[in-house]
Amino acid sequence: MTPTGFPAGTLITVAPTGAESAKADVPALPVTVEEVVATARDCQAVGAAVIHLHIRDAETRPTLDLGYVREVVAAVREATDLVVQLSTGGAVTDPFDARLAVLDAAPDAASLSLGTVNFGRDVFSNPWDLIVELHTQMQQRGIVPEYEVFDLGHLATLARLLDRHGPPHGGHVHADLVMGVPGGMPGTAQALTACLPFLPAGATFAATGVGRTSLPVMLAALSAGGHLRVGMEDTLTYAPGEPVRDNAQLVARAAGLARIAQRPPMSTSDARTLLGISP
Ligand code: KMH
Ligand code: ZN
Repeated sequence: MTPTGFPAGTLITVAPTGAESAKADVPALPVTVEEVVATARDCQAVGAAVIHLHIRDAETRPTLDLGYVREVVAAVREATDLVVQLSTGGAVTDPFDARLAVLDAAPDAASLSLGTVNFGRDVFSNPWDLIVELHTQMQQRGIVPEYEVFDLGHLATLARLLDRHGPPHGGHVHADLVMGVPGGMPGTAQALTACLPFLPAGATFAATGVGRTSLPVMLAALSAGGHLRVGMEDTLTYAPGEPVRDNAQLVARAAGLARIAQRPPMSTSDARTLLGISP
């Protein structure tokens, strides 16, 4: 902690791929095992400590097939020290049982979305029973959840979840405010500030601004003592008219801003300590 009460370092998560963009439209998107491993290495080198993974199949389509998932988890672990966080959100079309089965790949951590939200023209469905099942299975399997918050009401759901079903594995609550999704809360400093009083006591938070909200959300998160998530899952334009070159470019910018805020990027071992993940 700093004298301001803020965490001394900034946890930077990279979300390199996502499930929404097509490789054909975004050639720089890492989709093969080799591309994901190279991205993971490059991003750790410039300040990432956690990688949030969505997996693609041999045709570059999003997949929750455990063969592909396990292969990427093993390859990233072999090549880096990053905390491996698998998405249980998948794509909007993925069935709940396949999203739950991702936990069989035994990641260090996994995302856990806290409510249903319009997702552009689609619906990202996260009913209460699925939320409870993910939370409970992660407790039983020793996987640390990152609670994904797309709207203010999702923080009320988090309070209810913890109250009824107990703390997550590792005991620490970490939430990611996913802002600027068309259908969710806007990616503004005001919306971020509005969320803060509703975080559980002792929780930490990161924030992610989708698309053009990336920079304002990053700056607001840093100034509020939060952590950062960046990557091509969320942002494909570095500046107006300038496509993102690669994920490391986004992580390097986040790390630079974190240093300016005098909360430099956390090491992977500090990230594990913060999140309650055993080394
Ligand atoms: N792809 C989105 C529908 C997560 O990874 O947990 C959901 C998502 C959230 O990306
Ligand atoms: Zn995701």
